[in-house]
Amino acid sequence: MKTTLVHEVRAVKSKKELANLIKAQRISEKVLRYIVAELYTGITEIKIVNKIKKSFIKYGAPILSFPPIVAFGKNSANIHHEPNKTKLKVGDTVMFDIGTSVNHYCSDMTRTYFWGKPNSRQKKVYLDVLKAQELAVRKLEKGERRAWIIDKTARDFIVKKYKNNPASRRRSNASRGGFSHGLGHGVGTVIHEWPNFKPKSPDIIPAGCVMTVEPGIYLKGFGGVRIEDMYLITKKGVQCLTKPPKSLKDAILK
Ligand SMILES: [Mn+2]
Repeated sequence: MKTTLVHEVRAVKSKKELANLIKAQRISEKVLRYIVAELYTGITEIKIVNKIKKSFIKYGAPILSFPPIVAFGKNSANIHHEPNKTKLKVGDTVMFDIGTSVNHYCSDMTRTYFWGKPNSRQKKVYLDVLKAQELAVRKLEKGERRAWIIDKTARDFIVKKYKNNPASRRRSNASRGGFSHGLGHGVGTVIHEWPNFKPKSPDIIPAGCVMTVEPGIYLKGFGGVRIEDMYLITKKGVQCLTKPPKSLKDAILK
């Protein structure tokens, strides 16, 4: 017999744990649908956050896995943005990153929308994020389980396209292209748990764990796009646990 570590055991979810996590996600999806319908030109980020919180209470999941992120326009370029009195304008990018918990099991989801017809740059950035996510997920589907390779697959695609964009310059090489965070993380009783999709991650992703895949492109002074879904890692592939549609067409709200 060999020893193991608690984070490795915790990563692999039982049916019951998974059911709680999925329930939390379904509630987030209801909240997302409601909140998208509540948008109007001139509403502030803070008002939307308050509506999100009320809505989670209404749907019976008041213990959030993290404070909701709502970012309009340029604010979406800041991954640490704290919602404020910024008002929604036509042409804005709108980013929601929300999650709640059911019986201590967390959910995590990001959707990015456009309030009005997006310009060509907004469209391009959106499609590039979607493509980066697709490439990483395809690797998982094919059975790749080395976390750093999954991260690299999405990151290389983004960095190649955006490394010369002055708005995306960062100090470290890996965050060039304005992709300044890991591609994803395990989700469970805490919102960020082992394992991690990161450039130098030594982690091997076990079957039975739930991972986010959340590439993003953040251009200072312009805005950002992040798309985040949760995936159950299975023996041979993956199963997407996040339902809201995410094609470019679905992302255009007005
Ligand atoms: Mn996340």
